[in-house]
Amino acid sequence: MPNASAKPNIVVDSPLSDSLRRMLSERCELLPWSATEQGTHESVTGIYTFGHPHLDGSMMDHFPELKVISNFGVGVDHINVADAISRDIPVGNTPGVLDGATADMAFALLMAAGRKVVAGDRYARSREFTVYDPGYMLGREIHSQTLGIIGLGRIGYQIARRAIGFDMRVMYHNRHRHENAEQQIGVQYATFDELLQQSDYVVISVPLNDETRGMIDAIALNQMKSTAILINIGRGPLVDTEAITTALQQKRIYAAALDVTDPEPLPRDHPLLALDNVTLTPHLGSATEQTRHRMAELSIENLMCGLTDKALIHEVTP
Ligand code: 8YV
Repeated sequence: MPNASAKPNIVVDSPLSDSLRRMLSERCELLPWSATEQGTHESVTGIYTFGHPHLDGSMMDHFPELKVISNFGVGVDHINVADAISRDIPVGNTPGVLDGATADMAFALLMAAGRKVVAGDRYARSREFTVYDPGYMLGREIHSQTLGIIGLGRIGYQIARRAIGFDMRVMYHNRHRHENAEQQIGVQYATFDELLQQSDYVVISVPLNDETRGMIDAIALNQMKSTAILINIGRGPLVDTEAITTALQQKRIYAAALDVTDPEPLPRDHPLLALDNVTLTPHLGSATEQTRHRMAELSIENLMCGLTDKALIHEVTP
């Protein structure tokens, strides 16, 4: 006779943050990923993904009673959603709650790269800084420049709003036109090529899938202005690593700011890490205490809905 009051068993990847482990443990028994990769586990009814573990049908098939997969985060490129759908397992994610934080981070990177914030910090701390010189460390203007946003989804829209506040001209490229956004905040639709050719800053903010993988390759980079700055806030494989490394080495573009890389992290001896015209952050897009808490709450709500046979708050559609 099953114990009705027992907590459901779910599989989690590790390491979870302490607060998330506490929140999940109040509701579920947590089983480590590594302990469940072999054999069949009838007691497991949920999978919770935190740090982008690869999850496909072969893993799902270890759990014949699986009811739900819940992802901490909006991007689900590490999950084979088609495999889940073909097994009638809903996949939950956390759109909406991280838009503001991720757009803030895109703007932080844009400004850091344009105005040499990181190099300036290093110099201001160094022994070499002994006298102020109006001729050093000149960056690129931000206000009055053209920002091209590839992907005007929820996050892209928030980036556009910030850019308008900075008196930038904003172009966007997207699969579908957003006439509402065009009217409400004055963004202009552009083809992919027009956007690359005309932008002073290019921000890439699209999900990673077969259509978008490698979209910023050598051909795309060659279309950009030599004074342009590329910002990647989406996923590393949207940008061809070899192509961006060469473009920065040859100063084909002015700079890049990458919150994500391919692979992530890059090998510690990768040539990109030696360049001073790239600003790098370790996938911090949504990394604020407040946003991560909202992501935890929403992903746990999705999980609990699935475990109790209810519709998820946010279910990924193919
Ligand atoms: C998350 C992200 O923090 O939501 C996403 O798609 O890339 C991040 O902001 C991440 O998914 C959690 O590991």
